[in-house]
Amino acid sequence: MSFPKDFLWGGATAANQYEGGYLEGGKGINTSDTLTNGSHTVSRRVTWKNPETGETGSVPMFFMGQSEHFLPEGAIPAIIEGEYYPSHIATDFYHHYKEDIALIGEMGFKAFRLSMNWARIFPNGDDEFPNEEGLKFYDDVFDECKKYGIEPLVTLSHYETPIGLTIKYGGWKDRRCIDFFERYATTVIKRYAGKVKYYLTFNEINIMSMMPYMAGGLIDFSNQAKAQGAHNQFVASAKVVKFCHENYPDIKIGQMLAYGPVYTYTCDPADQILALERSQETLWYADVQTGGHYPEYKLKDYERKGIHLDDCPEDYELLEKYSADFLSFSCYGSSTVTTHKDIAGNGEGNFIMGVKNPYVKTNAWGWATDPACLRLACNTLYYRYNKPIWIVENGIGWNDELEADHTVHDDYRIDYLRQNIQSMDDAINKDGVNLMGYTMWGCIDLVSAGTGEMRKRYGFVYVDRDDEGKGTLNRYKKDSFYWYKKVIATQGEDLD
Ligand code: BGP
Repeated sequence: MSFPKDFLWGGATAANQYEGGYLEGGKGINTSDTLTNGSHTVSRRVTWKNPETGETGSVPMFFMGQSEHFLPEGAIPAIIEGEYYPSHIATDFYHHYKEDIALIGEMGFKAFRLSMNWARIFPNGDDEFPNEEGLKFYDDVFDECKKYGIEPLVTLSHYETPIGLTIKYGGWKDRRCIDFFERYATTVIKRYAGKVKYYLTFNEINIMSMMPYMAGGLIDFSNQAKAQGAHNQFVASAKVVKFCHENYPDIKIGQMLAYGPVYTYTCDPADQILALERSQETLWYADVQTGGHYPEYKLKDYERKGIHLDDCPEDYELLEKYSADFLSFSCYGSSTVTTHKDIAGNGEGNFIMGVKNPYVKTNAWGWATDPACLRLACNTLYYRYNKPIWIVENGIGWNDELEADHTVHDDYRIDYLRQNIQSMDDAINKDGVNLMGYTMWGCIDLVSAGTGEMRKRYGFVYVDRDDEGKGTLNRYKKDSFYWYKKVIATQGEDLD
């Protein structure tokens, strides 16, 4: 085992699941603030109101409706009294950042991925001037990181868009969002120059296809709107890269992709074709943002669907010239697909997981915990673009038990991480992949994005908070805390 000396070991979080501080310090409302909690079997909901009639209601977040309209006619996403919204307090990084950064500092983190809450900086999204109190909060956070020699990795938009942009412009399907995002991104890049070296523009940009409200603040779920939303985000991203290349050449801007290898359930050629098509549904996003151009297979798909982008020739020049500096991705496991539904039965887990693979284990939420996926993912993504890659999310959700003496014995997590780190080691040392770092997801317990639960925990640190929003918010070290500390201290050599 030997990881490069400058390998960025660490952990990852996102404001909408971790930060809390809802409406504090001049923060505006984000789309993610309108999400209720849910569970493994009951979908989270987005709440809405109709400003004309005063009517209120909600729709499942995993909207797979027949109609292209996510909300009823005339409705806008809104906060409704009496509903529970886990993001509003989450695990309260807003008031615990010093304690949390001290904990990750104690583990020896080299990098800490966090997202900035866009509406904390531009409360309505289209404001002319930023909110100074919001900027100040992140100044304090980054100063704290510096004390422990931790490099922040900042996601500019992690599943959140200021709600004003959704209500006024329909979210990212409107090209004006490119300018609003550019203003936001350049404001923070200038402000934190010298403090922040690594940014990701959009978390899991490819989730636009499946959950466009989360990924792009869209309430129009038509294929046309999703395609335009993605295009506008690509252009916005390229503009941020251009800004940095011209003004701050040391700052690196990465793409962030949700990626998992796709396996075939049988050796039927029809299954291989299905796996190819499933992979293309993800990879085209990286072909554009990291590779620099739309692949022909995607243009053909748009042609077949009658999609016409609102674009201009300069867009394509920008995409080509200012593609992402590196490619980061989340990878939790693999998915398995087949055309033979009768033999494979139905998949567990969520909608992107496909059918159950008898060769890999799953956790209580049905997620396949397949360590080989990291080596496969690293090879596919590195050799497709030849740019540095970074695993910015990986981990295992578990309903951890806090013992009476405040310990948590999460040997299942240690076991999962051990195998995944071995897989990364193979990618680096056997395959020659240029892997910049590894930030395990949810290093301090936080709210699950998919289910809104607290019980689906990922962290090295347990946070006392439950699914009803009760608990002291006290932090307790799990067994994996001490294990990961040792892993970092030995550069991945001691995984026992
Ligand atoms: C990714 C998201 C994260 C995170 C993670 C785990 O898709 O980028 O925000 O939440 O998945 O998913 P979950 O929270 O649903 O277990």
